[in-house]
Amino acid sequence: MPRILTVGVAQLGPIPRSQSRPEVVARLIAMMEDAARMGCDLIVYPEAALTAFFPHWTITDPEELDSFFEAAMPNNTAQPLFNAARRLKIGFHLGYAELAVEDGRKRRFNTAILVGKDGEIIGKYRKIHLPGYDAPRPGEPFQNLEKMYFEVGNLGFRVWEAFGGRIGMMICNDRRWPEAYRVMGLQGAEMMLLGYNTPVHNPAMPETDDLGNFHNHLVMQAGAYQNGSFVVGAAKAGVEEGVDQIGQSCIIAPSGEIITQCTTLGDELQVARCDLDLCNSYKASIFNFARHRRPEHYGLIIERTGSGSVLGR
Ligand code: ING
Repeated sequence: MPRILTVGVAQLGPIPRSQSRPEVVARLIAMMEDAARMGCDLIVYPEAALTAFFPHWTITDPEELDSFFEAAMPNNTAQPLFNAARRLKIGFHLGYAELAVEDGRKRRFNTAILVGKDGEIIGKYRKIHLPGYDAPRPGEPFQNLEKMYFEVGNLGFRVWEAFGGRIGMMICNDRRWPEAYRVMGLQGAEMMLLGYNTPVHNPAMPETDDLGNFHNHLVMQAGAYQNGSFVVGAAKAGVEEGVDQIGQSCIIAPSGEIITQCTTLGDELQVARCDLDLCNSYKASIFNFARHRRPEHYGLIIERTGSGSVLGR
């Protein structure tokens, strides 16, 4: 009996700062209802799916900053989404800014949750690879202040038994680092879910601006193939508060092939029937870690090439 998981990738267009959370949640529920009509078991929303991506601008007032965070999940504004999930019997992935009190102090994380068809939270991930800077950079067209607004995630990369398979999560910049996929690949991940807010223009590397879409798919397709896993990437796309963000949300097979992708820069749902058993042959043959992967020898190779400095870095 094939383990078919029907997944909807729910790309979001811009969320204006002026748009209230109830208005945003209404957009999310509309897409969830479409996904349910199309037979989805799971819908994947982007990173920071409840608000505009506020790390793109400088916020100095702590109260204003806190206004972009969720102090509980679910909470009053998100509860209708959880209720819809229960009513429609569809699970979801949601990215949001998390305000937590841990070890007796306020802590802020860029967070994602996996929620089951019963509307209950299965797992949580907090973003580890925070790009950008911890202080505003004067003169730039927009900021990336994730290092200023968020702490590095403290939950690691985990995989949960859910939806008939092994599901993992990462967030945005994590997808550019092979370790994120490999740590979940070593746990047998069969589907990795992620959301992203990726500007077309990278002030730190403008020479790559025309490669944004290419690099976006490159890293997810490679991560999928090299770990024998599906990857689902959901964008917050379009011009949001003056920042032009890429779209091309997609669902990628363990072969590395793109099964489906979005072609607009707005709210767009694309659906794929994912046979999780397609992961098996990749994990059992070409990427059988136990048989072929030799981390104990990697250092030896680096030393032989005289690039000892790499070891020390
Ligand atoms: N955003 C971006 C990302 O990794 C970035 C940061 C922008 C990297 C442009 C490279 C080019 O997709 C987040 N939120 O991590």
